[in-house]
Amino acid sequence: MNDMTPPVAAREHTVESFTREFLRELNFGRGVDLDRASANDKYMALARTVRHYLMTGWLETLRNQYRDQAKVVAYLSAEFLLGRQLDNNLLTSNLEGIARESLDQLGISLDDLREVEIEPGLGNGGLGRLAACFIDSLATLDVPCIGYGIRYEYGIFKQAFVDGHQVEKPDTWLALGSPWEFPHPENAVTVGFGGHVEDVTDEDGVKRRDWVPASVVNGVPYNYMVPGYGTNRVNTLRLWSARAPKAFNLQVFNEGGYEEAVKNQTFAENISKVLYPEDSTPQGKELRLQQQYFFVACSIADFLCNVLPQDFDLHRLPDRITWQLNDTHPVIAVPELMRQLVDLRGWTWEDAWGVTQKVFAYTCHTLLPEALEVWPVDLLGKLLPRHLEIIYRINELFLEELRDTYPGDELKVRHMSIIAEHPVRAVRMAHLATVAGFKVNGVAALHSELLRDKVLSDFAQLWPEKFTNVTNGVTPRRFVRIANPSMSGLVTEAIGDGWIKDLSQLSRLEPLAEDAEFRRRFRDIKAANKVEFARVLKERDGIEIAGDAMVDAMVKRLHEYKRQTLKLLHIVSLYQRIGSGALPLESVTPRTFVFGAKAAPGYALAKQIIALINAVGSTINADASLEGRLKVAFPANYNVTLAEKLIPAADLSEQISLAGKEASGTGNMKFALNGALTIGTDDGANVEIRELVGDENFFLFGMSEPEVADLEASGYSPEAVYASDPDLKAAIDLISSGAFSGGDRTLHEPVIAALLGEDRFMALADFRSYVDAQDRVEAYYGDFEAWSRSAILNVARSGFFSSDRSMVDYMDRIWGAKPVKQNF
Ligand code: OAK
Repeated sequence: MNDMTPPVAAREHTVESFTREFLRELNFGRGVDLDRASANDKYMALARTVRHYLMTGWLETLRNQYRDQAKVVAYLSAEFLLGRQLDNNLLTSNLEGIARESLDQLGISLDDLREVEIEPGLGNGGLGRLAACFIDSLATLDVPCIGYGIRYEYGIFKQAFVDGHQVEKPDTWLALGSPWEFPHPENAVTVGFGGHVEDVTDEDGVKRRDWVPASVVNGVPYNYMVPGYGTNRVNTLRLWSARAPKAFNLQVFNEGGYEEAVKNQTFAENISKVLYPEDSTPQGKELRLQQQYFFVACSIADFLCNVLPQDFDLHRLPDRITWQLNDTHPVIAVPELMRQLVDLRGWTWEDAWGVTQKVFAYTCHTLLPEALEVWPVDLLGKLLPRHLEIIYRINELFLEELRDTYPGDELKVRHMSIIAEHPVRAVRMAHLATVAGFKVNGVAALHSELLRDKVLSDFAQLWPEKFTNVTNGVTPRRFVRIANPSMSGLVTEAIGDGWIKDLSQLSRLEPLAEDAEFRRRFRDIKAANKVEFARVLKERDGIEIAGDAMVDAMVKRLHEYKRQTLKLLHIVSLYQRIGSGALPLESVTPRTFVFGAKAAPGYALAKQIIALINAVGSTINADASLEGRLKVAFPANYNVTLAEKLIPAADLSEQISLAGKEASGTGNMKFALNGALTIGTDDGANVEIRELVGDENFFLFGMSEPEVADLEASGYSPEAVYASDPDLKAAIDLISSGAFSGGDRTLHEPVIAALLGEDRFMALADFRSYVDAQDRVEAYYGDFEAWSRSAILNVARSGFFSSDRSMVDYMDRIWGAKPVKQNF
């Protein structure tokens, strides 16, 4: 890179200039004129116009990266759940007003074009969305960062309901083109798979191991801009797409062997074809391991060979990079870096391990034992024979160290080993990450404590200084400023717009909670957001809800531990009590229960729970005797785009996992920041939310984590709870009676059997406490001044949950990276 090259001229921020660029894109980029342009043409031209405005910042950021050689954070993540790009890029390029006015003048509605964008759903849920928030914050904080991941051709499946049952359809997010990406096939990286390992001797007599892969795949980088807010920095997200290195075999094709001819191509391209729709339960599938290795091998090679200067001394690698491992999915990067250094560069094992141990840090995102990835050695050895050797060697040396530290304690050694022996010999990826990483962090205070004291306690005893916490956060740009423009306007009017970059400033709203006029305006905005949400639901899903009922939202992946069933039991219980006359209808607050949840396609019980929610919803929604007071809305295919409409409209946020199971949660933060009150257990980040917003502004219920542990130890009987609580019994009996399945008593039996049988996540044990808390919600909601005060205090006291703050914590506690200001 020549430092003398002048930077590309910045685009002029005027309506005229914008219009010129837009029309040029339409004419020259799309080959259409304005009269003939489709909505997609206009959206594409708009996106490309916005791109131009960000380009100066992007090129300058890259140029500075070469010049400054500052420390870079490489965020390695199998998922980036980005959501729509247009709004965020309009905001960060400071074009919102200009674009609207320009398009208005051309007779085009910006809001209509927004709706054209199909969001890139390259993630399952919390973990993937967190990665997207983090890269947004790093750019905003001026921290050099590269996000590395996979450009899945199909993202998280599109969910539809057929007779209330989930059906999965492919997510064709690329079908109409993808204006935000920059493919660079000329920078493709080659990655090997399979084959065997040989002993070879170099010309200078040095012996080394040489991996001879059976097949190779090319990784083509697709770059995406990651613009910061209020800065010129535009970082890069680099997603890899798999391609066959050779075109198909024309000879075989001409001889009629069509399938055979494209075999290699199919093998290669399958690797980045589709996102595994699993959340918190790993898929032990070969293709999944191929994906993991594919993207980390591409990313490491890219960083070492393309990002670093040619003459860079890799012994100094720890000064230039931290590879942050987003859960265990990228952990195969550890043996890959060792291979790069030892096999390909002839380093000694000790030198290579010394560097490797200083560049990786590991974030764990779960507490469920079944979510901890393990790869059978047969599979790993077949796909990555040299990596398995390296893992064995790492383990051997680690076990030696353990035996020195704990002489005679073979049980401990076996527990801590990177290799599990049962039920099959397998690599424990979390152990590998913990041994190799210089830091291990959980994602909320309670989670980090439980990691330290339970899940990885042996490691924490051995290396206490390795363990730390960084509580998650969410980006205030997308989830407040963009999603909730009216509330943002009110907040800015009150305290200025500094909060968008420094969310702790929201605390200055506190006194306004006592201001009746401010409360009224805050309420009016919530009411208008509800009307808007109702409009979206009608248009998107054909679902009609009252514009003025309480919006009670439970949106998250469908998982037993999150306890959608507990929410359902509450709804059924209300319905049952109203029906039996125990609860007078007039006393019930009109409420819309909103669910959003995808179930992993192979998770049968989760799918049955979805069917039950839909069945209960249909019955309640059709029951005229309720006079529309209770409504269940379960729009299919909940995604980031819908979240941005629902969250600003919500009154009540349901965060009701069994204590000790939800690592953090991030939806909980988004709701609080938009003035919803939480009904929640003492779990994950709920603990910190409650501490900050105050007990009186939070509806706590349920057992604490130690109480859960005690109950588990003393023997939990869901049957006994069922028998002893008449409301619970009546609700369950109503479901069992076939009241929601046209009299069919078998349809929902598996859900009931799971609850009455094992009830692994103790929904029944927390039912009474939950229903009591819901009664408190009802009473409090009736006092609308008190409720508004609490809602405002939730906003004012939730500034801590900005992902900007999370990033500062990562910098201080883990990365040692520093912001680098862009000077232009
Ligand atoms: C997904 C796959 C494997 C392990 C964990 C996950 C995951 O999505 N975990 C979620 O991560 C979020 C971000 O840290 C947390 O807020 C959620 O509590 C956690 O379930």
